[in-house]
Amino acid sequence: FLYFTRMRSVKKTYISLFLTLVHVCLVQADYAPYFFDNGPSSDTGNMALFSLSEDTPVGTQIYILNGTDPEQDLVTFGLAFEAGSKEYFKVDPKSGNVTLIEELDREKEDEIEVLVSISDGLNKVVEKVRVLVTDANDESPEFGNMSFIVNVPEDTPSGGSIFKVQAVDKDTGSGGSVTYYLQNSRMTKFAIDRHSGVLRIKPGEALDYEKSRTHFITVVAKDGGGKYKGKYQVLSSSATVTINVIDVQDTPPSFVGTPYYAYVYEDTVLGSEIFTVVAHDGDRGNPNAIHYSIINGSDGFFAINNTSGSISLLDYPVHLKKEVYELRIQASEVSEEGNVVAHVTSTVTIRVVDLNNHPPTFYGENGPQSTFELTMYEHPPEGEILRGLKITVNDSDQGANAKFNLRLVGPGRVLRVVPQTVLNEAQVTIIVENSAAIDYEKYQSLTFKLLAVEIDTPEKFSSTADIVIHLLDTNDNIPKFSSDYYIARIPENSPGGSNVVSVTATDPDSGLWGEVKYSIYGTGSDLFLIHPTTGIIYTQPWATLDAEEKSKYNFYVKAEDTEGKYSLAEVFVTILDMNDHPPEFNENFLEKTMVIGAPVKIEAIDDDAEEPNNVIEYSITQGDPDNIFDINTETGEIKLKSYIKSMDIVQNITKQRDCKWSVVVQAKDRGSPSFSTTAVVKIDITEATQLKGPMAAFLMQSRDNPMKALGVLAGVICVMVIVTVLISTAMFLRNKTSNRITPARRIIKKRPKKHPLRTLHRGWFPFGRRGNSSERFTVEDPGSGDENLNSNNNIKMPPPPPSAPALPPPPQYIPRPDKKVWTVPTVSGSLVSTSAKTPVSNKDVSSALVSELKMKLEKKMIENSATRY
Ligand SMILES: *[C@@H]1O[C@H](CO)[C@@H](O)[C@H](O)[C@H]1NC(C)=O
Ligand SMILES: *[C@@H]1O[C@H](CO)[C@@H](O)[C@H](O)[C@H]1NC(C)=O
Ligand SMILES: *[C@@H]1O[C@H](CO)[C@@H](O)[C@H](O)[C@H]1NC(C)=O
Ligand SMILES: *[C@@H]1O[C@H](CO)[C@@H](O)[C@H](O)[C@H]1NC(C)=O
Ligand SMILES: *[C@@H]1O[C@H](CO)[C@@H](O)[C@H](O)[C@H]1NC(C)=O
Ligand SMILES: *[C@@H]1O[C@H](CO)[C@@H](O)[C@H](O)[C@H]1NC(C)=O
Ligand SMILES: CC(=O)N[C@H]1CO[C@H](CO)[C@@H](O)[C@@H]1O
Ligand SMILES: CC(=O)N[C@H]1CO[C@H](CO)[C@@H](O)[C@@H]1O
Repeated sequence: FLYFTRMRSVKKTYISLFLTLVHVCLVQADYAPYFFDNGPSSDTGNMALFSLSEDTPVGTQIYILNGTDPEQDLVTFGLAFEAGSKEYFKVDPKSGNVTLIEELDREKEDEIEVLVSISDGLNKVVEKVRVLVTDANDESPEFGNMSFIVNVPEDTPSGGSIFKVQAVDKDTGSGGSVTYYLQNSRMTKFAIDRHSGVLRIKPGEALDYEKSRTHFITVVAKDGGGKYKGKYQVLSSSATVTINVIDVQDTPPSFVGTPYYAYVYEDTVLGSEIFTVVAHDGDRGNPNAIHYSIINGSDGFFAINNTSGSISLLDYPVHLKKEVYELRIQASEVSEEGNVVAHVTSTVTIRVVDLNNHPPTFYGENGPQSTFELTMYEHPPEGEILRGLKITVNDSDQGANAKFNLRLVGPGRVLRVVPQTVLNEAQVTIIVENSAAIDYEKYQSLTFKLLAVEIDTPEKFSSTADIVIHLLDTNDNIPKFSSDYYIARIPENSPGGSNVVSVTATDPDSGLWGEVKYSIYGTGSDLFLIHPTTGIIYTQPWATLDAEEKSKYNFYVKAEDTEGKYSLAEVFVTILDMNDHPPEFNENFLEKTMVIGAPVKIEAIDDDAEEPNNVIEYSITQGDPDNIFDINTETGEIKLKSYIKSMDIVQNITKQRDCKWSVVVQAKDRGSPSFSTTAVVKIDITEATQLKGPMAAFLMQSRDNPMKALGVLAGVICVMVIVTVLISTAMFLRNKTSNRITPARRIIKKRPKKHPLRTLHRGWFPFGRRGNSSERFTVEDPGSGDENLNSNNNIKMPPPPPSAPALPPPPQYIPRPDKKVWTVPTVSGSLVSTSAKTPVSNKDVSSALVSELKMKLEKKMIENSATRY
């Protein structure tokens, strides 16, 4: 059947072909095929109102054309497109299957016009249908071809909108809707409206050109999402917006490089630039012009260029009086309209630098001067200003360059200069510091160098001036003796007018003030005269000097200048003893009885004052009948020669046996020339037996043993002393009980008598209370009173009014009270020979003390001489 039907269909085809050809060739004798219309939602039919998603892949079978032929002829299908348009589909002619052969894009063509045809071989029916292309989310949002550079003034208020971004998504529906976001939205100062795309400054944020001039923000545009090739997808795109912050006038200008220091040198040229200040507008984005000016402080010496800011000098540097100028300068911002918008001030410190090119210079009254002279009297008071010197000193430099020291070079510490340190200029004052050194007698003119030396400069410029001071003399010196005392010796018996000594005093003053006149004063001066100009001291014409009468004189000599200024010296004159007295025996004829073994003594006295003129040598010149005697040449003791031990020998010598001798003794002094005297001594020699008693025996014994004799003698003296002590003690006790004046009291009473002596000595020793030692000294050695006077003179005190110096108290002779005690005849007071003559007329206040001490002295001497035997 199948075969049959095929055969039939083949037959039919042939038949229909045939019929069609007939139909065509002959006339239309056939019905036209037609499409089934299965509605828009069907995928079979004539493709009318067929819609297709744009994301349909190529090659997909999308539709089946479906039609039929009334004659039931086989139909074939065809697809055609308008000329020039793209062919998206192809169709299988038999089955009518339509396949997509070209990519669809709704955004380019959302409707495809297709000519579909159906044919039964004879008739062909063509229909024009539109295939709708439906959307898929295949497009991302697109930011328009726009500039994303925005200029925003920095003073835009926060929250203000600054820009609007817009992105377009060509899709439809959700896939075509766009929302906006900012990347890193938290980090920026900006915010965007999701829907409108309006960009704003976040509330609370502000732009600052000075901090950040550009901001970059990334805006993301997102679509609402949609299907694409079966999947849901959201597309987005981003764009970067550059926000330029535009500067606005909100910052004043500022000076660059402050603080400013400038210098003007002494050789800076007039009008030259000394410094340039620079100020910038704080608003760098849109700077205004800066206009410079000086507010104050220039004193008219400086100017500033109002555009360049350079400061120039308007005057010569010499005229700049100040060392430092503080210029207040102002920089003003001038807007384009010419208004001053803002200004700032600063200070330029201009230091005038002095080139140290002037040394200090001394000026007198008439300009620079290097020698200053002054005439004045010597010894001006200390502290006096030498007003005659009018000196100024100045240094025309400035500041440290004009600082210098003043020094006075010359004899040290005589004058002082004030001030010692000078700045610029000073009046120089010279002050007397040491009056004594300004002495006409030492220098008739003084020369000093006044020195000015810069202190702090490397050059140390200096200058000097001579100061010459001519001195005038004043009577400032008193005559001065060559010595404080003069000692002279003159022999006694010198004729009147003999020169004694020559004194000299000098007064260095000039003229009459230096002339010296001499005179002498004092009780000791009676015998002397002085030549008023030569200073020679000589004796009065009538004077006779006798050493035996007074051997020491002292007095003052005075040297006086014409103004009455004087000084004193002391003169000590010693009269030298001459041998002008021969020795004399007490009697010319002497009779002595000599016990054998014991000596006899004879004595002669020489009245001369001094040794050797009064020293006597004894000798025996002749003995009759024979010289059997020896004589002690010093003491005059006559002894028998040692071999004569008994009367027998004596009698053997004298034939007459009467034992009477006549001996001639010579006494000769040692003066030169020497004088001698002789005396005849009759000596009667007797036997020792004539003497009776223990003393004689003792003496006889002691001839052989002198030491024993001395011991016995000492014992006797001791016993006597003890007895004396006992007796006086007994006397004392008796007096005490009877309330009478005791010896002790008497001693106390005597004391006031000493006072005159003490006060006297105090007068002689104005500087020292020597007390007892000096008193004792005076008494013990009266001759040394002269020396005390000297010491008085040595003390540099105004001398006491001239008066005769008191002579030292003469040594006093107190007769030995106990002479009779001595039984030994050889003991004699030979010391008394000269002093016995001195009158005991000394009514000196010290006599009591003197005599007391004298007695002690005598006693001591006696004891000494006693021990010698
Ligand atoms: C868009 O961009 C192109 C190329 O960048 C440019 O030639 C054109 O002028 C731009 N159009 C607009 C409207 O900006
Ligand atoms: C300069 O101006 C300042 C501020 O006004 C003021 O204090 C100062 O005294 C002035 N100086 C002179 C020299 O005028
Ligand atoms: C600046 O100085 C010049 C010359 O001194 C003057 O002509 C000009 O007016 C000045 N400008 C201002 C803004 O003062
Ligand atoms: C100020 O300085 C400018 C720039 O140096 C110069 O051209 C001008 O002449 C100066 N003005 C005066 C008044 O000197
Ligand atoms: C220095 O002194 C001289 C004379 O007195 C005077 O002419 C001159 O002006 C002074 N110089 C100074 C810097 O004072
Ligand atoms: C006395 O002298 C005689 C004769 O000259 C002599 O012989 C005699 O010894 C002497 N007598 C004595 C005691 O010396
Ligand atoms: C192949 C195909 O789908 N043919 C269909 C064509 O249209 C008729 C009428 O609606 C249908 O009956 C066929 O099945
Ligand atoms: C020639 C051809 O491809 N025909 C096909 C047309 O579509 C139908 C239904 O999908 C298929 O069955 C045919 O084979």
